[in-house]
Formats: sequence, C-alpha cells, structure tokens
Amino acid sequence: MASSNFVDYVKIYCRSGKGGRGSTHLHREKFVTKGGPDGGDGGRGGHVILRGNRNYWTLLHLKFQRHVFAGHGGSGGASRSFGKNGKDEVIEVPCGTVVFDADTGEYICDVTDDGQEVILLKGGRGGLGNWHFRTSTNQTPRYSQPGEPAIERPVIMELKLLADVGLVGFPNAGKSTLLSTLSAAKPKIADYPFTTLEPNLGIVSYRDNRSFVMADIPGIIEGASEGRGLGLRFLRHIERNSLLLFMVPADSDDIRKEYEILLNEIATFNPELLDKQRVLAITKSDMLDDELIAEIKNDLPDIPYVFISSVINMGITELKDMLWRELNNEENKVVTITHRNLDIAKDSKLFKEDDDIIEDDDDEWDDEYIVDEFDDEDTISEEDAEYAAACEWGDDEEDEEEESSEETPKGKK
Ligand SMILES: Nc1nc2c(ncn2[C@@H]2O[C@H](COP(=O)(O)OP(=O)(O)OP(=O)(O)O)[C@@H](O)[C@H]2O)c(=O)[nH]1
Ligand SMILES: [Mg+2]
Repeated sequence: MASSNFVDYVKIYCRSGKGGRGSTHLHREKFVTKGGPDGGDGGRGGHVILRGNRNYWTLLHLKFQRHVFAGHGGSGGASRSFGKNGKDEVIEVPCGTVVFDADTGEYICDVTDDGQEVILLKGGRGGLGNWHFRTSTNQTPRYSQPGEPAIERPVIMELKLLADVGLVGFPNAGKSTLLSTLSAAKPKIADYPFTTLEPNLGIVSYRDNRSFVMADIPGIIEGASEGRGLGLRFLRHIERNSLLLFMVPADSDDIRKEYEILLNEIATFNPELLDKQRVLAITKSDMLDDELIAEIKNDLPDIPYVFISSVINMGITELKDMLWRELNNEENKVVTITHRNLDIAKDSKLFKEDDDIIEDDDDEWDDEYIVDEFDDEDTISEEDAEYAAACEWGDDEEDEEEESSEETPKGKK
C-alpha cells in the first residue's frame, strides 16, 4: 500500500532539545574588585508538541518525515544573561491520532480535538548559573549546573478515524454502495471482494440540517483479527465509532452466522468493541420478496435490524432514522476508549516499509558551551601551564595584580 495516499501509520524518531548550560562567570570590571559570580541560566530545550488539526485527514504529510528534532537551549552568559530557549517543534496531526512508543508499543497519548496540544517530549530544563550558588561561605562559586539532557523516543502514530457510524461487513456486502447513496462520498464500487482498500468517510445529512459521519472500511473476513485479508490494519478505525452498522447481504446462506463471525472478529481484535451499540442492515433486499423477508425475520440476531437496498432506495430513510435514534441514545454514548498497547512484533511484519528509521547520533551540541577562564584553570594541562608561564601575562601575574588591587585600587592607565 506504499503508493496510497491514505496513510494511517507512521513511525517518527523524535527528540526534544537539551537544556542550555548555566554559566560560570565572575564579574569583571575596571575598578570593581571581586565582582562576584554573575553567570546566567541556560535556556530551556524545545518541546516536541502534537497539535490536532481538523484540516488533515491522514498522516500523509508525515510519511516522509523521519525525524523531528526540537532546538537545544542556549547557554547562559555573563552579567546573568539567560540562554535562549530552544525552538519547539510542533507536529500537526489529524484529530484521532494515537501515539505509541515504537520500541515497547506502550500507549503514550492521543489527540482528538482541533487545536488540542499535547507535549509529546519535554525539552530539558536549562541549568542554573553560578550566581544562584553564591552563599556567605562560598562567595565565588566556580561551578554551575549543566542543562537537562534531551529525551529521544521513536514513536508510532496511528490514525483512528473519528466517525459516528462504522460499517462492518464481509467484502461485497454493499458497504461502499450504501455510503455513496447516503453521502456525497464516491468510493469505488464493484462486484468483486476487496474493492475498498482504504477507509472512506462520508457525511450523511439528516433532517433539519443535522448530519453524522459514516466510515466505510475494507471488508472483514474470518481471521481478520489475526491479520487475514485487510482486516486487522483497518479494524482500529471502528474503535472510535459510537455505533457499528453490521451489513450482511440478503443472498447470504446464513445471515445469523455471518453476523456472528463478524462479531467474533471484532471482539477478538478488541473486546471493548462489544460495548458499542450495534445495528444490522440486510443489504441487497431488492432481491427478496415479502415471503422471504418474513422467513429471514424469524432467524435474525437480537439487535435492531432493517432491510435495505441502496439500488432501489428501499429502507434507506428507515435506516437513517434508526441510526440517528441510536446515536442520540444517551446509553450509547462512548466517552472514552482505552487504547491497547501495540504488539510491536506483530505490527512490524505488517508495516515493514515504515521501519527504516536511522537513529541519529548528533553530538555536536556537546561542544557548545561557554568556556570560562575558571573551567580552564581547573583542567589546565602541564604543557599549557608552561606555555602560559612563558607568555607575557601569565596566570600568576594576573593573580598578583588581583591580590594587590584588593588592598589598594590603583586605577592605572
Ligand atoms: N442488487 C443489489 N446489488 C447491490 C446493492 N448494493 C450493492 N450492490 C452490488 O454489490 C456489489 C458490491 O458492492 P460494494 O459496495 O462494492 O461492496 P463492499 O461491501 O463495499 O465491498 P468491498 O469494498 O469489497 O468490501 C456491487 O456490484 C454492487 O453493485 C443492492 O442494494 N442491491
Ligand atoms: Mg467497498
């Protein structure tokens, strides 16, 4: 499915920014002796933020974005100047995106509303400068805090479509035909199984300018929950629907049995799906006469049902009424769903093409900190010490100058 524009699964390597390092600086100014510590704090590292955006319908825009790196915080400076905060990285995602850890499969968060922001990875806090560490007994602290490290995490983003009604049925049951009859959506329709290869959404208008969203997902076959057919990959799209419309064609040998197979598949996939309200539509009923309809009615499962035909518009209004009634039934409201953790071993087989993330070892930032004279003093090598001694203004001279200036400020020109 590499060429498809419907992308509902991406793997991205995310990293927040490191906190900037606090500065170790002592104030230097002409005529000011022992200026004291004035190292500023480091800036905060950038967050990696997810933001829901209703203008996106798929994760296509993220398909080729393998890495998201937030900016690192800047180091603190002299005169108690703060380091710059790292740049936040905002990832725009469609509403209904669920995020999992790519290594463990653990559920991290989900984004359901337009404009909703979730901090996926927090940037490291900046370190405190040496100004904070001055005390009466240590007036010239020659140390400061390093910034907090960055957090890196490969994540998997999955889209679970937000629709009110989900169509569940075997291939060729007439799901796409129903969606095209009820809404302006134009899904592909043909008389062979697996015509629909990716979910379609349609807005069904109802009386008085009211509407609801219907999702047509690819057909489910026996064993779909174990990965047969296309089922498993798309079953998650019905997890968020508040109502499931089961569709069984009238020419099926045993309507009740087909319904039970479908029910069993979705229950194996996620037992919570059984809590959702179900409605049964017997499709292609134009092929039945009254006698047959009466006969079939005797052996139907114990849920609301309706005989429909998208071709001759039979039972369509009745179906819409039934769906609207069930959708607005307070008992059927699905407030939250618990997202199961991903089974990484099983999923990696399904989504091989998305696995080629190259982990990044970018250590350039490590070199980026302010080198203070005091840091150098601590770590000065023998060679450097000799060199310094040979120079005109060696450390010793400077120290002497400082010591003498303590007693008698000279103000030399
Ligand atoms: N007689 C009759 N045929 C129908 C009706 N609805 C759909 N069909 C036919 O059934 C066949 C399958 O219809 P689709 O809508 O593609 O079925 P589907 O459930 O979306 O199938 P997949 O996408 O493969 O899962 C098509 O040839 C339709 O013309 C109906 O109400 N009456
Ligand atoms: Mg279809």
